[in-house]
Amino acid sequence: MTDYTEMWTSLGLDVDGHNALLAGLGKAYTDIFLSQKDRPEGMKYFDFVMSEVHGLRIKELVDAKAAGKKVIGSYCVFVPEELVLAVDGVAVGLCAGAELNFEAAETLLPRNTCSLIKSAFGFKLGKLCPYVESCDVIVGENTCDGKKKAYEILGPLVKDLYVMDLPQTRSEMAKKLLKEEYRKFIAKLEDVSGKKVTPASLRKAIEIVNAKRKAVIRLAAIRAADPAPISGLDSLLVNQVFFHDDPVRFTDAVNKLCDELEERVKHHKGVFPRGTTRVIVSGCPMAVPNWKLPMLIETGNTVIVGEESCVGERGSRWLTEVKGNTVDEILDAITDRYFNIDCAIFTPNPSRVNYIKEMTKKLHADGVIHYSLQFCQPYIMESGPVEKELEKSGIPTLRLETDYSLEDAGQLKTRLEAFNERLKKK
Ligand code: BJ8
Repeated sequence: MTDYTEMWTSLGLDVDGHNALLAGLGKAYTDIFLSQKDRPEGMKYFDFVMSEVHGLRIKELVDAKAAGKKVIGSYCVFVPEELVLAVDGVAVGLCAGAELNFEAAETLLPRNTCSLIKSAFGFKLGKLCPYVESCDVIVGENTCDGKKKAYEILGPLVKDLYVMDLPQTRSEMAKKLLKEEYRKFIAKLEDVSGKKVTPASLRKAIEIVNAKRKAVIRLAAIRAADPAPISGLDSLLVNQVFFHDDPVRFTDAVNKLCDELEERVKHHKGVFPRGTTRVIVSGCPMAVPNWKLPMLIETGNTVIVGEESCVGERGSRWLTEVKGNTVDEILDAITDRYFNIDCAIFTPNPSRVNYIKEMTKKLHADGVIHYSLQFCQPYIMESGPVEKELEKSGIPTLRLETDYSLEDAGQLKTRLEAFNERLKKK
């Protein structure tokens, strides 16, 4: 195994703390992922990516920087990857999914902050994330109140925090605001990279990002099969790697995986027996290594067949239309695409629940598990009306609130078992 100590040291990481993190991550990965039966061969690529997620991939970022490229990190799917690629930059997702260094995070943030935000601070304060430390610019977005205020606190801790405003309603004015914010973001990217966004660079970037989305859309569609050809855990992993990997290489690996899964479907081969209870998980995004809930669901004889989440279909189901001849016209197409994202920060937000219903139908799911992180107001507030609407449409729904700790694992397991019983009787 390559020794990356020098690279991590030069990035300013706390090498001992980071080694402990990697050891924990490796063990969790072995226990949760490698112990699954009949995994597709194509998952080997993702196992490799995960084994090198703080190694080879970071080396690639360091090399890209040495070659003059800029690394742009973000915490939200509203930050267009197309714009980063159009200045020949590298886009990386920074959301964090581990309960690490929360004590330090709580010296800056209220205790009742969601785990996603606390984790980002825990990683930063503990100098544990080589992605954060590799970034030339970190983009914050004004979405939920927690993130908005957290970025004010994060600003002085990082090299260059760029905050983007976002609309929260669906009006023409709101769309104009989004486009204006994207225009300002282009100016920022041009400034840091010294490169100009052109119609040609935008078109090429759209092509790359659309191809990546098409690959995960293909994967999502294959999961309609019974028996399920791939576990929800492995599919979630693919959707998590979406935010870290080189986009072209990732697209290729997902398409190869899909070729294999389509063969499996032809031969009725699955990772769970035919007729296993099927659920959709909907709600807050799950960042690496937040695998607790899917693990509990799938070790309880239920298979996850779709994620209505930003690490899942909400993040990838829309393509950017390739239209327009000028930067301004192409930016209209990009804005149109992103304005569809039905995050719970929008009000009202009917398309989200409508899409959960659509997913349930097309993926032949028996029920929906609504997942909110504790203290996440947008998704917790929306979960009540979502549950009501789904139940009214005959879709059994279980609402769960949890965090990154394992303390509630037993309690969650009991509730999942009871829900599974309900679905079996349907
Ligand atoms: S588009 S879901 S990635 S904002 S869990 S930090 S909402 S309190 S992550 Fe998100 Fe963009 Fe929306 Fe998607 Fe706040 Fe909730 Fe915490 Fe959250």
